[in-house]
Amino acid sequence: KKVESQLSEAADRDEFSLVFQPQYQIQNRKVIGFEALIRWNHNGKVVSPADFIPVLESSGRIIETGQWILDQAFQQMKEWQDAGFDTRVAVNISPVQFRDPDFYDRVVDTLNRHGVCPENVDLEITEGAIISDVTHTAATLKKLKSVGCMISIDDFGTGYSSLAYLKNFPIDQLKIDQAFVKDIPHHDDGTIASSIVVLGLSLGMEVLAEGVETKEQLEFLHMHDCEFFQGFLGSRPLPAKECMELLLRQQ
Ligand code: G
Ligand code: G
Ligand code: MN
Ligand code: NA
Repeated sequence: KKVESQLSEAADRDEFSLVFQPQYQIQNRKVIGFEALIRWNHNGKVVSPADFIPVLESSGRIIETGQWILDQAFQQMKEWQDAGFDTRVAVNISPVQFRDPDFYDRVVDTLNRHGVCPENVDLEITEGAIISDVTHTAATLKKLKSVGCMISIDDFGTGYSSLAYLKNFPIDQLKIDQAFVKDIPHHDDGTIASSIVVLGLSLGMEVLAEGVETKEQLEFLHMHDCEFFQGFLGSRPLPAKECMELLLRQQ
């Protein structure tokens, strides 16, 4: 069977799940939030979202799967919120999902239904979502900001957009792509990562480095004023239950 028809049954068969990767404040190694990442458990194997998200995007099915992701992530967030944890949850938004004319209404509806604190909702969009329709993007981001959501640019520095949008759109955080973190402190990677930190900070944004795997990378980022990180050095993506244990341990 084709992947596309297998995917169409995945939701009904409960084959999708979310894992959560901790995000840390570099200075004190405190967990400040989690990025929700989808997994597809298919025929006993875990299929990477890198392989099936594009399929969902081209069939348009990403709209409903994206809605499922928002629901699951907010439901989890509500649980942590009710347990007394003021924890941020980042959700990846596909460019196709972002361009859906109903996207803003869907987000607000999902926020309301779950009763989560919008200030702790971090919507990760990519530069690819931004370039397609600047007017629509600006209006959507402004509305999302006005209800309190936080906006992050995922994979920053890997897209084809101009930097002009950084000045005109209400962006709260830049996520340095792991490609620029990988070879720190060698080659030019350190230079690019530290330049992104300077750029973000001077525009009043938060900066988070992704894909941090070594102590040397973390020390370099800390020395260059990067405030947050995510990566295997901190933790792999975890099932929700283990996130709760992590939160309880650091209380
Ligand atoms: O989690 P992993 O490293 O396997 O993710 C691979 C790619 O899939 C990354 O680009 C990531 O942003 C994307 N991805 C993971 N989870 C989601 C999700 O819930 N929604 C969307 N749109 N993309 C996701
Ligand atoms: O595109 P996005 O940034 O959403 O992708 C996140 C992906 O990166 C997730 O699939 C996650 O599993 C992966 N990831 C997270 N931390 C690390 C890391 O330290 N090293 C590597 N190689 N991948 C990571
Ligand atoms: Mn992401
Ligand atoms: Na990224």
